[in-house]
Amino acid sequence: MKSVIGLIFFSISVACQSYGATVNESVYIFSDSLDLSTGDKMPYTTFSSSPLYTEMNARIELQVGDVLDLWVVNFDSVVHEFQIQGETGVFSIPVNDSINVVQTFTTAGAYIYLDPMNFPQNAYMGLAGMIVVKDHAHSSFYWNIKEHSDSWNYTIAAGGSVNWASYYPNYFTINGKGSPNINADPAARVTGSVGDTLIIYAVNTGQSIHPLHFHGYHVDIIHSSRSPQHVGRSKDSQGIYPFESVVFRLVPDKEGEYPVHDHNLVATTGGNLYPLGMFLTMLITP
Ligand SMILES: [Cu+2]
Repeated sequence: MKSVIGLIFFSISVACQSYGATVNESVYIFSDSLDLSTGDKMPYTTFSSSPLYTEMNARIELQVGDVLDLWVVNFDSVVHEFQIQGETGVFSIPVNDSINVVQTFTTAGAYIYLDPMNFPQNAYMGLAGMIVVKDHAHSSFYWNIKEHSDSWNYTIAAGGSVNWASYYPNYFTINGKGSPNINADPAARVTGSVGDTLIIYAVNTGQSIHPLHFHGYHVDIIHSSRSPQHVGRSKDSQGIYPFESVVFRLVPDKEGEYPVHDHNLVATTGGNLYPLGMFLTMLITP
């Protein structure tokens, strides 16, 4: 009898660990515009987090083992597609229609969801966001890093074509923002205290390699979708390739305010002005 009860409890506990919560989310495709760090605008398309356009793609947060039950609604005037990179096939979404994706995530890390149609064009125009799958309760920060050539956004939005061999981006953003607005985004700006464990989820949804340079501290690479052999390395700079996701762990050993920036110095500019590009700070208190 004792062993039967033990077996029942064992079965229940295994069941609880095997099946995470179901997380219901919806994202909405809209075309509108992105406000640039220079005060200019350009056409932009996102997976908005509400049935009103948002400049930032919705960020979806899960715990390991959770089941994502996601509706993707197309409120744009053209057909779009949807895919979670490396996880799902490609879904087509007619105008004013929606699709449902149910996906279980068993591995912690950062994932990219995107519109793979006419790749990289639709993703370049903004349709690429991040899904974060956590296995911890530490303070976390989220960087969707991306570069843009504003004149191309106008060309593509008008139905014109571009030549990727002559791509020369002039705006560089994290979560759709350039400096100093990145520091005003609490999801992006790294804050904490000496000795904390801080986790930074970074995805590159642009078409250029972005070498990030951390001043003042080294970070540990704890996940890379492209180069798993980098996991375990402690670095002060790390290149992130297009459509790669990387997760960093920072345990600050001293107080201070230190920069993080794209080491490719043109990427610290916006519209040729410094420092309106990919530049933020980490603020660490005692
Ligand atoms: Cu530097």
